[in-house]
Amino acid sequence: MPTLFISDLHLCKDRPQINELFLNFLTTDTKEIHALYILGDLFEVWIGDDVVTAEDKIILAALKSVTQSGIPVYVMHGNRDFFLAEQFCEQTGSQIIADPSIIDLYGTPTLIMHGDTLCTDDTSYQQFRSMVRSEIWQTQFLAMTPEQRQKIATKYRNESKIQTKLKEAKIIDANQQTIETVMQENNVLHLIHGHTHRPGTHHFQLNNNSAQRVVLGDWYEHGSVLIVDKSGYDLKTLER
Ligand SMILES: [Mn+2]
Repeated sequence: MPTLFISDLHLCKDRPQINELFLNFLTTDTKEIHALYILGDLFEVWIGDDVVTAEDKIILAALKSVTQSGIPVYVMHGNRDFFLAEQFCEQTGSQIIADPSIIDLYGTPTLIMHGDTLCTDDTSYQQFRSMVRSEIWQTQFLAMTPEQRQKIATKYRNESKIQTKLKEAKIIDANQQTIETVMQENNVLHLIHGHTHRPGTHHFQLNNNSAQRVVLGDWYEHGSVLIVDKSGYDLKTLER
């Protein structure tokens, strides 16, 4: 049975057709699979498990149906939904996994990541990331009212949109040296990640071995899923 990998759905009420596509994917494409991995940015924004919209509830219930059918769903934090926590896990039956994690994929140790930590050329983003991932910042954030949290999230989102436009494309992509260092540290030749919204397969040499990095696609215009089984990888586009 295959294992599915998705990321960067950025689910939000502004893209109802993508919510529909994802719900459809959960009911039709996860029937006979080994597991579903969501490698970050399932949601466009998540300001805490205590703030759940009507649209979110439908998504949570659909994930619950998948896990109740016996299919494990593993969720990694992205840079937009790193406040997904215990209540989300309870409501969906899914498990939060660390970024990075190493999984045994049909006998091949494979590193899975969201991907933002690979974008080391983007130093201002990495600084921002250290701040918002710190315990002190997160504790302060979660102590605020939902309205205050929403305001801050919107402010950072707007700033990030401007920054992304200003920065050179190369700066906001994964850095090859960082990729190789992370893979060597984890002793793997296979890496799967999302975040950059540049789906594709990259082959390169790592210590005289063939290494491979697969980048998942986002769900802005259509869906994207990586299907892995014993016979190999298939990075597929899901049409609406
Ligand atoms: Mn991301």
